[in-house]
This record gives sequence, C-alpha cells and structure tokens, in this order.
Amino acid sequence: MADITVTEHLLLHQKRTPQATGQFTGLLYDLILSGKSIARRINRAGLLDILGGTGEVNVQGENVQKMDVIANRIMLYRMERCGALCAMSSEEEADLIRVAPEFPQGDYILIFDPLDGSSNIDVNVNVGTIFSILRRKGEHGSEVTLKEVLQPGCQQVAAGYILYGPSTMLVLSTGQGVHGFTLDPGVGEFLLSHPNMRIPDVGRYYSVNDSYWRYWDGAARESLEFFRSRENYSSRYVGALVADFHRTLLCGGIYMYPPEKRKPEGKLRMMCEAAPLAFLVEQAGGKASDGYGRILDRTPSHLHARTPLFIGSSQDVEAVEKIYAKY
Ligand code: AHM
Ligand code: MG
Repeated sequence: MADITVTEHLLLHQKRTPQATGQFTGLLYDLILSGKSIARRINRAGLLDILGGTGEVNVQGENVQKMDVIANRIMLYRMERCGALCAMSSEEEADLIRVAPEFPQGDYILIFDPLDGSSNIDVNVNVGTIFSILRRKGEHGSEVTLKEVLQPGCQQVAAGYILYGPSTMLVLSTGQGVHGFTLDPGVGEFLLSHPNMRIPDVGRYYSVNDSYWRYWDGAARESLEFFRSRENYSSRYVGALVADFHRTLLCGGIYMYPPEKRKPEGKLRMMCEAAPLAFLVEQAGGKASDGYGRILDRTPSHLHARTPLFIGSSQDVEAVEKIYAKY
C-alpha cells in the first residue's frame, strides 16, 4: 500500500466535504507542524536542559515543568500566525488569548493542553498534546467573546492528540471517524497507520488512580469493585491521560477519574482534556460520561472548568452510569 501522508488525507477529506475550507486544512497543517517541533525536543529530553520544573505553579495550581513552557510557547507562536484562528485557550494560560490584530484572523478557536502528563517527562514516559477545535459563532473579524468559546463538546469541529511515545502518533477526528498517523522520522511526515479506528464494545483494561480510594464516594468505589471483580480485566495506569486513553482506544476498557471529597469536580479539564477525548471516543464507537451523562452535552462554565471522567468502551461506561444512577 502506498504511504498516505496526513496532508494528503486532509486534502482528500477537504474535497469530500463541501463545507471544508482551505482555512481549516491550513490550521491542521500548522498544528501538526507544532507537534513535530515539540516531538523533536522531547526526543532529546535527556540531552537538553528541558527536564524538571521551572519552580512556578500554573493557573491549575500544579508545578510547571520546563517542557510545559516550551510546548506551550511552540503552540502559541505558530498557531497565532496560522491565519485560521481568532482565539486560543491553553491549559497553561489563565485567560483567553485573542489573536493579535497584526495577524490574519480566522473563524476557528483552538483549545489545547500543550503537554499532558508532563510530570512523566523526567522518567521518559509518554506525554502528549491534546487539542480541540471550535468554530466561532460571532461575526468574522469582531472581538471573540468568552461565551463563543464556552461551547459544549458536541459542537467541536475536530479534536485529537499527538502522543510522544516510542513512536510519535497523531490521532485525529474531523467528525468522520478516527484516524491514526505515525511520524516517520526519516520522511518527516505523519503517515496513515491506523485508518478508521474502532474501540471494542467491552474492554480488557481498567485504568484509575486507586490511591485516592479513601477520598471517593460510594459510586466511585463500587465502580472500581465492578471492574476489579470481573474476569479477564487487568489494570493499567500510566498517569498521563493521553497515554491511558490511547491504550483504551486501541485495546478497549475504561479510564476513570472520579470526583473526590477534596476535588468534587474531579481533576481533568473539560475543554482541553475531557471534551476532545470524548469526541474521539464517540467517533470510534465508545462513550464518555461524567457518571450521570454524556460529556459532550455539558457546557463548560469557564475555560478551566473540571469534570469527572469515565471514558472508553461503551459497555464499560454504561456499567459505571448504572452504578451512579443508584446513588
Ligand atoms: P497535566 O495535564 O497537568 O499533566 O495533568 C493531568 C494528568 C492526566 O494526564 C493524568 O491522567 C492525571 O493528571 C494524573 O493524575 P493523578 O496523578 O492524580 O493520577
Ligand atoms: Mg493534561
């Protein structure tokens, strides 16, 4: 089979979708380029002075890693110049970033976690960039309002992630299935390696940080017991959502980050983590829930809103929802 590059795939998709414009394809192209730049640095992490923390604490109250800052800068620099965006929101930035007037303005909004799982980077374990793309509702060229950005996940026009693992992978959906591309470092291109990804209806692995058990309510504890007591289920937890999600997508199963007494909203961010992965999982035939309902139906109250997350194989997520319904 001839190698299909992600650019060829996008152009083919653009031809098949009448509403797809060159602007959107250009946006993805620059996003992919940003991912390649981040991958290049991460691949040499132990050789460059990019390991460890900066000593700062971000808007989320978490320690900022040097590589968080680098990945965030790469994304902001390139994407502000791409011509397709009017605004961006990053996990590392407190406020909405409006594209400066000296750059061409587009109609899309980019939400991203520049480096998910960054506490793993010092130990050379997978990390990734998660992104979500929305279309603005306001008039082209006018100042974007926060309300335009706070859209429910079902309105995303595209979502995906770049996983920096043993190989670098791009997993992307523009609403027509999920497709995976692997970076061929020799060619310098992402090549289509996983067309039409589908998640099994029922899984093999459950993935949760059960050291927080003592902070959980009855529903979360019962959910863990449900999977723990089943035959053929094994446990896996990387501690980088993007990596745990990737395994769940390929092998089936469930990833859980329930609410806790200390964190009633859970830990994960709705806009830059839960919603884009929920979009992908549904496109692949799976489900994503906050325990009580579909993640993609929730409208975030603010840019950094958090949510509990149960995501993966449809039957596994349904089992958790049944447990939550009793409480
Ligand atoms: P980050 O985006 O700052 O890296 O934080 C989110 C990460 C997720 O990737 C991961 O699943 C989770 O935090 C792990 O949290 P915990 O250490 O509480 O298990
Ligand atoms: Mg994250």
